[in-house]
Amino acid sequence: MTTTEVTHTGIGTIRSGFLGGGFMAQAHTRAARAAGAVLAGIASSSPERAAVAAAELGVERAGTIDELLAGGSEVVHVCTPNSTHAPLALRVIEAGKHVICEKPLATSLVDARALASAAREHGVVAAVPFVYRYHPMVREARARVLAGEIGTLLTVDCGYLQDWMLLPSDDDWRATSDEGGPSRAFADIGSHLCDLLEFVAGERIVRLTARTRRAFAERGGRPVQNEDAVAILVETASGAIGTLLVSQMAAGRKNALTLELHGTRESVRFDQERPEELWIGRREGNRQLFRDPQNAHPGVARFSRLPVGHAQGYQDAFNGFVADVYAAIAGEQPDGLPTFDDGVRAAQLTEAVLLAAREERWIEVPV
Ligand code: SOE
Repeated sequence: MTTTEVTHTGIGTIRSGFLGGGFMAQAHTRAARAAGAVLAGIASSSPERAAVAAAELGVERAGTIDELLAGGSEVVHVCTPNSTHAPLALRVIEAGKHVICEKPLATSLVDARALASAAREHGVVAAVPFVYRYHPMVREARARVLAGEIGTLLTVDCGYLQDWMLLPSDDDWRATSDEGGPSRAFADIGSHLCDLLEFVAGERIVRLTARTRRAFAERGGRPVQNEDAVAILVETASGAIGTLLVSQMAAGRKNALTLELHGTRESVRFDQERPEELWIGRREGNRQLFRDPQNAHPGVARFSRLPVGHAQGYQDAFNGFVADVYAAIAGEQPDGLPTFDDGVRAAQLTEAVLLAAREERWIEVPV
């Protein structure tokens, strides 16, 4: 039984810094540790919160943003509220450091583009955690689609459903446009779904129309300023048509990202809550494939971090992503690394979705 570890070799032990101490910082710090990094420093919204986060996450030093940027970290992970991503990521880049910035990269397309240009100018590795790309069975699906095994793409049926905002008492900074930005459900999780769809299909959405829904005017006494759910109708470059349902108010659904592509020969279906499986649909004889690095498409083994039978999940995908970013910092060119250009793409789609919903019309999305 073989497993392939993605190890970061080229630049010695990497020193990583973190901005923000919430849920996403947990995933980032675990992944950085798994990749062999020194968790050098962390800054948060206050010195007290930074100290608590440092203790909880096992980071060496708590400090201010200025101290973190002046310190010896080669890479900084930005895990703060959405509206702070762009200004903080820019400061990281201008400090000459590599950067991993949570999505949405920015709350406007203009800002996202400016960040991608700044990263290019400063020659730093700049990545966005579209981590679902790092499930082995997603790579398997992509390899099959790109090899033409499913035939010509006809339709897609996708969804990303959660329920953590179901009740009016469910409140979060993401629900205010000041901190969250003009879009919540789409920018937070719809962006993952579109990234994965385009990554697996190997082609882009070229037209879309959408309806958004905001269920409550207020949450926790604050006005809600962005959408709880969005239904999107898409057309891809090759003419495939499809539907995407994105909601953070789907009772019982926790992190249900599903991607189903129908070709002229076969269908493939990936379900993030059953990430070790891939459904292959055929008119005669459906198959359920299970992760198996020895039999799968070449390239899938690289993401198989545990022996078959030892189930991998969300954190393993996150670990794979961070390991690849660190490999890129070491000079490698990992296949499928989601960069700031992919963050720009998500911002482009977000603006198209909001415009389509506002003006009740089809929007052509530049590719
Ligand atoms: C909350 O909706 C959230 O944590 C997202 O912000 C992440 O991107 C997603 O991976 C899981 O759900």
